[in-house]
Amino acid sequence: MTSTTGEIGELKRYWADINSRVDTALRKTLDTIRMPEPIREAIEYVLFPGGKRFRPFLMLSTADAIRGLLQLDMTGEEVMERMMPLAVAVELIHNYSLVHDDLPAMDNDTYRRGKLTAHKVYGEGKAVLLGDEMLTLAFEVLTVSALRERSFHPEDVLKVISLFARKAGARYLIGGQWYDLDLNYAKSLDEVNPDRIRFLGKVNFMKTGGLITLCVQVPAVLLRAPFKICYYLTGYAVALGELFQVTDDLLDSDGYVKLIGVDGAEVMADKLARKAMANLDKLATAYTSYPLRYLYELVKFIRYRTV
Ligand code: GRG
Repeated sequence: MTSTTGEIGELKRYWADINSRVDTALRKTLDTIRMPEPIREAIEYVLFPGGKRFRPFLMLSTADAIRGLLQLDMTGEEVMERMMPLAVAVELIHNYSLVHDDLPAMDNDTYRRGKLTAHKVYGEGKAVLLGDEMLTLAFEVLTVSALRERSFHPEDVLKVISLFARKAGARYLIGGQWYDLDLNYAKSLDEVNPDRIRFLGKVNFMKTGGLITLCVQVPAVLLRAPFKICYYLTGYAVALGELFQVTDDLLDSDGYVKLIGVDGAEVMADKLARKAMANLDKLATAYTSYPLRYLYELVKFIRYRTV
C-alpha cells in the first residue's frame, strides 16, 4: 500500500481543522457545565494539550461521509455542529480511561503526552475521582445537548446513549481492561490463555475497538444510515481498531510485537489496512466514492503513523 505526501498532507489539514473545533467545543463544555473550580482545572489539565483526537475525528469524518453517501440536505458545517457534543463525549470517555489506565493500580505511568500523569499531579484518590467525573460528564454532555439542541430524533438519541454505555462498559472498555489486567498479573501470556494471539485480539477488540466502532455507529444511527452502510462502516472500524492497536504495539515494541515480532506485526498491519479499505470499497461501489476519501486516507495514516 502506498500513500502520497500530498494525500496525507490534505488529511492532516482537514484533521487539524477538526481538532481545533473539537478543542473549542471541549473548552465550551467546561465553561458551560458548572462544577467546582479545582475539578474543572484538573479536567483541563488532562484534556489540554490533547492527543491526536483520533476518535472525535473518526466520528465527525464518518458523519460527513454518511452525509455525502446519502446526499443529505445538510451542509458539512451543520452536520459537524450537530454531531460535536457526541465527539466531545467520546473524547471525555477516552481521556477518563487513560487517567485510570495510568494509575499505580493499573499501568503505573509517570508521564502521558509528555507531562506528568494525573495521579502524579493530584494524587491517586483524586485521579480516580477525576476519571469518574470525566465519564459522568460525558453522559451529562450527551443528555444536556440532546435536551437543549434537539438536533436528532429523541429515540435515536436514546439508542446512542445506550450504545455509549455499552461501549464504555463490561462488554468493551471495562471488560477489555479487566482481561488486560489478567495479562499484567500473569508471568506469561500462556498462563492466561494458550491461544495467545486470539486472546490478545479479544482484549484489543474490547479495550480499544469498542470506542472506535462507537465512532462510526453513532453517526450511522443519528443520520439514519441504512443497514448496508452501518454494516460496512462497522467492518471498517473493527479492522481500523485492530490496526490502531497493532501500530500502537509497533510504536511501543509491545503486545503483538512481543508475540510475533516486528515483521509479523508489519504483515498483520498491512492485512488489517487492506481489510479496512475493502469494507469502504463495498460502499464506494454501492454508492459513490468521494465522501469516503478521508476514511480511506485515515487507514493509510494509521498504518504508517509515528505518534
Ligand atoms: C481504565 C477502563 C480503563 C480502560 C483503559 C485506554 C486503555 C483502556 C488502555 C490504554 C492502554 C493502551 C496504550 C491502549 C492502546 C490503545 C490506546 C487506547 C492508545 C492511546 O490512545 P491514543 O493513541 O491516545 O488515541 P491520544 O494521546 O492520541 O489521545
